[in-house]
Amino acid sequence: MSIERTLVLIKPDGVSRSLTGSILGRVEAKGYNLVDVKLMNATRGQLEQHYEEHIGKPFYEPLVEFMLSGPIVAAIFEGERVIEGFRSLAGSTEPTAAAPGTIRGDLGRDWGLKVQQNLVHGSDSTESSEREIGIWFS
Ligand code: DAT
Ligand code: MG
Repeated sequence: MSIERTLVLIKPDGVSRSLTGSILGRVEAKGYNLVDVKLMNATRGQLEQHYEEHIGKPFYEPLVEFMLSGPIVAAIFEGERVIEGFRSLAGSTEPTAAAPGTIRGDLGRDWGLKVQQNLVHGSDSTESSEREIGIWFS
């Protein structure tokens, strides 16, 4: 058994809709431990590193602009298989299609063409989580 860490971001829509406590509470209620958390404003440089796999895609610039549009919350959660567990809790990328019971499915919806307004980010692998924790908690 191995204890993992994952990087969770509550995006500007989650913070501005006052869902920070509900979202963190869902992750804690599943049993994961909060290791660190902070409210902050992302920089363009941090977002370029964080979303480097999406550079050049049509949604990249709007995604970065959205992430710069207001404060975000960065958090580290820890537990066995927390990377997979948080992704499952978050639900699929498009909030309209995300399953009920998930963060995106219960709390998100489509707002125009803005798929990026899907409340949360969670690391997708151990390599990503190490890299992303370094970007937001260095
Ligand atoms: P996820 O956040 O579920 O890991 P991802 O890594 O593929 O999804 O994409 C990162 C973010 O980019 C995602 O949360 C929202 C945005 N995004 C992805 N695909 C998109 C698309 N087709 N149109 C607009 N935004 C998109
Ligand atoms: Mg992703």
